[in-house]
Amino acid sequence: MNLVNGKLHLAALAAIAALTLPLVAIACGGGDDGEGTGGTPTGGAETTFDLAMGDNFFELAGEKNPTIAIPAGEEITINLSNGGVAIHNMRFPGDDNDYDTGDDAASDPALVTGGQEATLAFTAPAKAGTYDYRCDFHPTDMLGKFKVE
Ligand SMILES: [Cu+2]
Repeated sequence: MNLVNGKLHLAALAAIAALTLPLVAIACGGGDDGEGTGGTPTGGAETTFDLAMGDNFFELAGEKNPTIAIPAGEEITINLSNGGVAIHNMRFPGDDNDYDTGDDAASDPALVTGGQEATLAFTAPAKAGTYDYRCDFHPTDMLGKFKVE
């Protein structure tokens, strides 16, 4: 009887460990700047970036118009801060990588005035590859790539 109980107890511990370890791994894989993930324990993981906007460029950790690596299928939140004086925004063209189609994601608010903050939230494509992003107001100056991996 005791042996059976012991085995069940071990099995329960193993199950808890199996459930907990991936969560810890995901939590550690997230922020590169100490920014929290916001905590969504149910469902998919979440990745957050703080992206600055200037006149006329995006900037992440000192790199202008950076290529941003994002995990396939994850919820992506980009916190935008317009440090310039011009109006900017950020648009992700969606899984089809074509702008101005139904699956685009745009920043909220859609017009980010100087000194204002905004958020761009979307689900990363399930398919690995290179996808675009841009500012609709400066599409030849403010643009870059997401590398979905
Ligand atoms: Cu712009």
